[in-house]
Amino acid sequence: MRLSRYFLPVLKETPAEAQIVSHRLMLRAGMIKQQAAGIYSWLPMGLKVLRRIEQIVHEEQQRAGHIPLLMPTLQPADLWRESGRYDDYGDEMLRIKDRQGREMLYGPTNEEMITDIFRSHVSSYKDLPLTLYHIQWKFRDEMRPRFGVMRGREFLMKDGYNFDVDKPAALHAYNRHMVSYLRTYERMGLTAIPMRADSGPIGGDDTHEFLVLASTGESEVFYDSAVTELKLGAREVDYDDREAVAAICQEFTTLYARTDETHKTELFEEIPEERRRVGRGIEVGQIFYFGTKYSDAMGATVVTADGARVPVEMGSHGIGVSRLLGAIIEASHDERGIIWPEGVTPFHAGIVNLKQGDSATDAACDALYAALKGAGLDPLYDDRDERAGAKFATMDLIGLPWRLTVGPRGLAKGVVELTNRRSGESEELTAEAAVARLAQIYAGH
Ligand code: 5CA
Repeated sequence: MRLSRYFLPVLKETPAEAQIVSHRLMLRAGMIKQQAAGIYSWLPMGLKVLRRIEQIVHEEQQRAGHIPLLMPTLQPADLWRESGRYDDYGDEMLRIKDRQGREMLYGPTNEEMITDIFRSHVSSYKDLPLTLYHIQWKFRDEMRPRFGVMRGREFLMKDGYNFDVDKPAALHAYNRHMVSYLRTYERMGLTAIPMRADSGPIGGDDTHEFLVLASTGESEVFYDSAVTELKLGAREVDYDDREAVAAICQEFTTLYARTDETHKTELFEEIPEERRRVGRGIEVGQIFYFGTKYSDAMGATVVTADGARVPVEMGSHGIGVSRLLGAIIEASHDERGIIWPEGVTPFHAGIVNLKQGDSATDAACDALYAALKGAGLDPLYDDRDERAGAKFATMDLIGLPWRLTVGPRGLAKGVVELTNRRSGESEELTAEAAVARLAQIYAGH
């Protein structure tokens, strides 16, 4: 993309209404625009990052064997009367009447609707295990929408639902989600720690939240510092191997890590003192095992191998897709702007032309731009007629991990400059070598 033809409405001033750095930077970098409290338009660069995050979520869910579908945002109230949650959900639910006077709602989550789909089409253990998920907008009329996309009223969530014949199978689904989530967050450059949590309005006994440590997080967290060292890395996971998946969950949930809802001082004090940490975290996902809560209420049953009819075992599993943009920026920025991890960056590299209008420099930039595209990369070329300082400031603000600077002095030596946004380190190399280097860096993402 050429910046002169793009729509990147960066703001010079820091917006006064934004209290935390991710919200300020998303507004300044022209990624979102607020339309009402907790409701945002996603401007082109914000949308690009959102799509990259969605893509990673899809890949990791499908790697774990989970199947995408798409349910609507609007739901009939009657489904929620069956589970009893229509009355329980309270003011957080946005209730709507259609022209026939039928009661509808904008879905805050989809347990009822997916259970309805299941009971309409599945009745045998032979069709299990089954996990269906979607990435869809949700609405929760939050009392205090704030911090930009972090606590919105309309927000994008991945929500997945497992259906299993018995509890051990359902707990395997729970574990599969935990491991797939660990990999999902790592690919986004995040350390998200699974912490034992409280189930709230979703219900059930077993639940973990995934928290990204950040001083601006809304949850208070208590943990053993050793938990932050754990990494899934590139290890191969066989998602059908119950023991192997359970062993990874064990590895990530044995050290103490809890939110204030489940914190126990006696257990916390068993951690060696030098490793005890109290901090704050951003909840970027939550998984639940709730057994037959919805299948009992809504009559979703399956016939087992020995001919018995039993309510299907279920759980639900959510990732805060739009919230993740805020969480990633909270975890990765400096005083000049955002620093995107390679896995989610809106563009792979920025090209800065130091002498726009100079035919040799323009030609070199055009060739570099074409070569990057030819290598399968997505560059952003700042071809505006601006001072170098202003171009650098824009690149730093929007946070592309790599910048290529092209100017007459370098070209005289046959080189361009490749700069890493995070370290600030630069090196001079030929355009061909720079393209090859970037292609290699992004091959793993
Ligand atoms: N049905 C279950 C799992 S599918 C569920 O709704 N879980 S949840 O309530 O924990 O939401 C899942 C994730 O959505 C949360 O972990 C959080 O990251 C994100 N989320 C929840 N509320 C908001 C909000 N108001 N704004 C942005 N993201 C939110």
